[in-house]
Amino acid sequence: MLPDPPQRKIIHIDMDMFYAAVEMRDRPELRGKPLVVGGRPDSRSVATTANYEARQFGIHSGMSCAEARRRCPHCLFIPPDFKKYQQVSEQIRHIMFEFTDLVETMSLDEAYLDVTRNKKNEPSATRVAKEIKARIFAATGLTASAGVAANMFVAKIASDARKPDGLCVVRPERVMDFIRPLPLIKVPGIGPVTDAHLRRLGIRMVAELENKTLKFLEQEFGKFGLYLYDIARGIDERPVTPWRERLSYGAEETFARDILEKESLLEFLRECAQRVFTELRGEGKLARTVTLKIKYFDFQTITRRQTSAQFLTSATEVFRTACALLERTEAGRKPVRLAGIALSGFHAPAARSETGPPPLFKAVQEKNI
Ligand code: TTP
Ligand code: MG
Repeated sequence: MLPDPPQRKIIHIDMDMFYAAVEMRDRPELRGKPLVVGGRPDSRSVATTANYEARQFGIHSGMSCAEARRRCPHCLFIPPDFKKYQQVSEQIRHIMFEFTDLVETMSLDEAYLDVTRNKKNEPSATRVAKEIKARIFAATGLTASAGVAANMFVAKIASDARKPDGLCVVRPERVMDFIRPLPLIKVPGIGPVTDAHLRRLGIRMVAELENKTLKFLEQEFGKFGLYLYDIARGIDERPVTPWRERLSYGAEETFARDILEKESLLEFLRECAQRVFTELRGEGKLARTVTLKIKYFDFQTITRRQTSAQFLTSATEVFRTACALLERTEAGRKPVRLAGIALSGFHAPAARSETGPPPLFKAVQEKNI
């Protein structure tokens, strides 16, 4: 039997109505009024964010500004200032690195931190989260919400549970009570398409997922089935992975103009895959994990990664994986400013690998139940 790994302490930080909060901070006359950061309501633009006053009218990110105005005719529309949001984001990241180097940034306003061991030698993750929130507020005048848990997906859901200015701690023994009643759309990684598929199977809440077998979920969802099987049990062994680490064999490029056509992106990714694979092989290394990084026109940065059971043996394989990962982004619908590929996972799979037990191990566990 393998010894249990030590209990991890993960914090997820997410800024409250980020772009709108920055604008309200800098322009006090906007405070207390419904506000959307986005283009003019008579253009085809969409709301990047809505403050809480605007959300009361049913306005949310992604909605067209024209629709937002229909729902709230006196709503204010402010053009986004991405440079400013990026500067604030940098300030926040700096604060996080005072506590740990294990910071995985998901977008301008969102990051995971592994504070199991931290630079302050603070054993309480709750106290670390409180301190980070206080430091962010002191430095930027903005509020953040924090979730504290033993893994990434529970921490992420927790950070959303007490917004705004929230702090939600989910202790390991409380995880199942916390997640069972949740609608599946609240689970990170489950988007509208997967949610619709689950609903067709009569599965709406985490609780209803729990009694499905791994075999059934893999039949329906392929590799993603294992993730679903795990989250239904409160399990998520993904490590918090700083992008910097992954970049050791990576290439990325900011384009001269934002790219909307998927074809052009694929062309770039083919080249990029060739470049990183050649570099990796040049140093006599092998990798199993492909990470795709995308920065959209609005500076929102996301990463998607996939780890294969076997080492990747060709640039074509890297490219194919990157293509599959691109399908899990909004490329083609949102203009892309930067794209990149990184290779990592330089070790052969172990019984408990960095991405959790490989499917084979899980299948054996399943049979034994
Ligand atoms: P979110 O954290 O999803 O939203 P939020 O910070 O505005 O509000 P909440 O308090 O619920 O966290 O996104 C962060 C920022 O990213 C948001 O302020 C604007 C930008 N954004 C977009 O540009 N387009 C989008 O579709 C979304 C969801 C966010
Ligand atoms: Mg936010």
